[in-house]
Amino acid sequence: MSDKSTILKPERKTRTERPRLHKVLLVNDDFTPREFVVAVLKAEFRMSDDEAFQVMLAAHKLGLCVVAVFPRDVAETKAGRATDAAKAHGFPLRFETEPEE
Ligand code: TYC
Repeated sequence: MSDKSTILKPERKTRTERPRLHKVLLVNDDFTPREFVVAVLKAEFRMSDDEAFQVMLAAHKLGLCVVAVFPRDVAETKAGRATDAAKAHGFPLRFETEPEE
């Protein structure tokens, strides 16, 4: 009689991978007023005045700045809401998302 356990393949290692987080990026432009960028960062990303100002300034100087890191759906929702708020005021301000390495 055959012993079934001897013909079974060894179990695969099942490693549960954590879902990748996504960065929200603030993109510089030449038109959106600095104060408006700061106001959006405070409202949508719950930043203090000082934090929001530093992030705005970094994007202004470097072209881009990471605002925060979230699970994908949260990052996309926040970036979308912030970009829509700017659009509603006639500004081209953009927030983008990308997966973290
Ligand atoms: N560059 C803009 C200005 O000089 C301000 C600004 C900063 C706009 C950061 C977008 O992501 C931005 N009015």
